[in-house]
Amino acid sequence: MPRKIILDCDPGHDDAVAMLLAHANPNIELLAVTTVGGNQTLEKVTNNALSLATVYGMQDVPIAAGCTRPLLRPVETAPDCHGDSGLDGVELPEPVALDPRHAVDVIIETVMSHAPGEITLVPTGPLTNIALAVRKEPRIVERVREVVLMGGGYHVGNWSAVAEFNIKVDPEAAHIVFNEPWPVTMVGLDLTHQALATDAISAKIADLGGPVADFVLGLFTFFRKAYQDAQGFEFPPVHDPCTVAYLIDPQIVETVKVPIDVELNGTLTTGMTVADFRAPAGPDCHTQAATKLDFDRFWDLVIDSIDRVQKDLAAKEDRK
Ligand SMILES: [Ca+2]
Repeated sequence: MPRKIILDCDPGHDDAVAMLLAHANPNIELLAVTTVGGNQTLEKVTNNALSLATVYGMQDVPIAAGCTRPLLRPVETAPDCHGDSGLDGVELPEPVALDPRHAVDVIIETVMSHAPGEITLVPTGPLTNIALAVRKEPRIVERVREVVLMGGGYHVGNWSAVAEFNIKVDPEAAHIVFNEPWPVTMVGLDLTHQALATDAISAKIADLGGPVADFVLGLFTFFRKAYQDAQGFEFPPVHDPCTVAYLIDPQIVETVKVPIDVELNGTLTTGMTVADFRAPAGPDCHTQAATKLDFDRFWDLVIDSIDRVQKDLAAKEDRK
């Protein structure tokens, strides 16, 4: 049985790859894509998600826009990493149609209309939509199977010395999500900094040839330069698809149970995900942190998804 997921995202170069993997892999059933202001404004990331659906031939998945800004704090975007559009480096085609509902309602309606334990939430942007959904319909907490999110980290930050972007821009929302008693897997920077788009990976994608391979290479070229200039990386870490890869094959991502909370009142540490490794986690611990990535198997999944989407697009073209 494929895992039924909702992808809550802010595309974003790495969100684009997460969406590709979720759409293309047969072990995932993508029920909805919801967008949240993050890497760029809500308007831009929503337009990006709708255009990505065109690139991937994803016509039948509802895409709905959510919150324009964090719960309490001002809007903060990441143009140094993702450019003015949020997806700089590629040409975006005509978008598909937007679902008129609010993302928060799509999340609630989807979870409540499925059996308990059926839906997994996969947030790869700030957690504003998920936090609001919990407050609007608290019953989703016991109904959701688990939350597998990209955000945070237990050793490093990228938006401050100790805080990661998705958590740092809306720490109050993250606090809500980490403190509800549902299972939460934190796929943080410790894990995603292992998912580097190296030259060898780009060469494998180039070997595939085709429009989606070219599109992904366009994303990686911009993302690499941005990460070199802004953060001193040689190759860009492709964070967000690590969440989806974990759901496709849990052996690709090692995890450890550990209590995790979110700092709200630090003078230097606001938005830090504080993981308490002092003792073995107790039986009521509902959070875990991702620690180690199987690099080869991760990238095999991404490359396979590019191949699958291109074959599907070509088959559709033949039928016309
Ligand atoms: Ca993201």
